[in-house]
Amino acid sequence: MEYSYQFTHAIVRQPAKSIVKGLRAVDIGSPDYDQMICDHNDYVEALVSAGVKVISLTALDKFPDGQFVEDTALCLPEAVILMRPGAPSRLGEVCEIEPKLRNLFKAVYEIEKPGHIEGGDILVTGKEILVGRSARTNENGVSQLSEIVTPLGYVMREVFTPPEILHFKTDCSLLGPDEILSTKRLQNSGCFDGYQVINVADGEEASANAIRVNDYVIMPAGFPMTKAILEEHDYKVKVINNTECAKLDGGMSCLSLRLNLM
Ligand code: CIR
Repeated sequence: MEYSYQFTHAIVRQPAKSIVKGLRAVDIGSPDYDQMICDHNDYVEALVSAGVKVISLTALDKFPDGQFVEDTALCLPEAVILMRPGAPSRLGEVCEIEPKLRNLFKAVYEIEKPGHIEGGDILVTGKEILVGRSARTNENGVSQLSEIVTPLGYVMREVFTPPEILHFKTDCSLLGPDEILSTKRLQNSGCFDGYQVINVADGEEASANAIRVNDYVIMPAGFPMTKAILEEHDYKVKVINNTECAKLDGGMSCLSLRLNLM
């Protein structure tokens, strides 16, 4: 299933000035808005040069984490599933993006109360949809998702996000239909048995949240050993500064919804 990394469109949202109030597990300082805008612009440019049309939504001051659009939906080629974030301050982000998604997709499904899932816990590979239970994604949400995607012909598998990690994809990315970039700590949980796994370099765990978009892998800057490992495997790599989003536990995948609109 090449669609797992081949995309025609991406949706992003401009960072809001309220980003300084964004959620974070550990406070290592507030993000700098101007730097974040620069990084956002570079990220959009990288997506465009990877061949996707970028749909840019306006900043939402009411939702400090609103730029992390990935958590609001799962976009499959034939349908969109609206998520229900587990972070109470983020629940309202779904209504904000919903009209745009309803315009783009004929088939729209929703995760309903008491289910919670954030898109950051979902990895679509070439053969299955992996969903990591986490502090943000609960059992009811996972079973609702299974009831939605199984009749669409997908195989869904529940896995577990290690407790010290925000989202499943904080520590992994899809590189090819059956090739995964992962930290050793996540791989050691056994969730990628049967896949080719490339490990990020020791000490560069934060580089695991990358995105494969068409012919490119877009990854955060500052992780030269992992970049070299990917290049040794013949991946074309683009790097984007992520210092400001990292202060809010955000990375390359969270910043866009990648779509395959035929
Ligand atoms: C949050 O804690 O929800 C945001 N500060 C970061 C969300 C990152 N999203 C993602 O990894 N998919």
